[in-house]
Amino acid sequence: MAIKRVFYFNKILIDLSTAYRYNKQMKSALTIAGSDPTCGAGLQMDIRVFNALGVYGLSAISALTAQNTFNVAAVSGIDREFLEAQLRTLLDDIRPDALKTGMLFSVDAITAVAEIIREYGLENLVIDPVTLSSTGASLMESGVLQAMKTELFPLAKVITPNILEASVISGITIANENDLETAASVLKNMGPETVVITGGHLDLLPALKRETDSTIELLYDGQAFHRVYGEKVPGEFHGTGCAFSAAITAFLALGYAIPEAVAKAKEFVVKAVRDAHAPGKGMKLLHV
Ligand code: PXL
Repeated sequence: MAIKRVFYFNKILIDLSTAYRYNKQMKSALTIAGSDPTCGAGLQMDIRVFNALGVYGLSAISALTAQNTFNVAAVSGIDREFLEAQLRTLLDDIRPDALKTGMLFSVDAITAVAEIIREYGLENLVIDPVTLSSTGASLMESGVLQAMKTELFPLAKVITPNILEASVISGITIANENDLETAASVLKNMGPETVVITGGHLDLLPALKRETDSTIELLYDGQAFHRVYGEKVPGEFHGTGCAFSAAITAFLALGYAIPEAVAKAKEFVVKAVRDAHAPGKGMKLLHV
């Protein structure tokens, strides 16, 4: 009899906790991005970040890569029809609170994504305009930059180019922090609500090459330039751009305004970089 009571009591507790879990309204975020088998960048990393920040992750694959921590061996875009099928099927069921795009790879993918975002009225779009891998491999077909500017940027809440991407997309040679502001203004005129140029790659540009122990993010909302400084952790890291834009997306899904979402994302990435590990022979992967 006593045993039976304990059994019923446990059953009630289990039922209550299951009901709680299923009723709990979790915010969700969608990533439309390329697959990275190391899970250190791309769609897998985005989902890891969403998860770490308590946001439910949804995904649609726009491209495949064969890569490890030191080399991208092959890339292949997903058919436009199949990308559309993934998105429409998912979105007919679930509405994400925010979304991000990463490696879209083809003009077809960009056009399809822009059309679907407009059609479903999706809000809180973060665009990480992925052009190159951290190992230097091209992650886009020709024509992608132009399509990104005209089709996608006008729909964005935030775009997060790194300095190299900001330079290539804006056409501004960035040699100092004034040029960064000029590039941010040019990018802002392409239609996004806010531009965040990430400065982790400051030392990659020959003109800016200098010893520095800080990183700078330049945020421009059309009104004023804001700088967010962070600690520069020595080493080569894979996936920092993906993690940063995914974290901004998660914080937007959670209801934060843009400046707070950016500042919190920066803090999150610095910690993940500080805790990075090296499971392979190449770059370190972030710990989130
Ligand atoms: O970090 C840019 C990036 C985005 N998406 C995928 C990648 C990479 C870099 O390697 O592989 C799939």
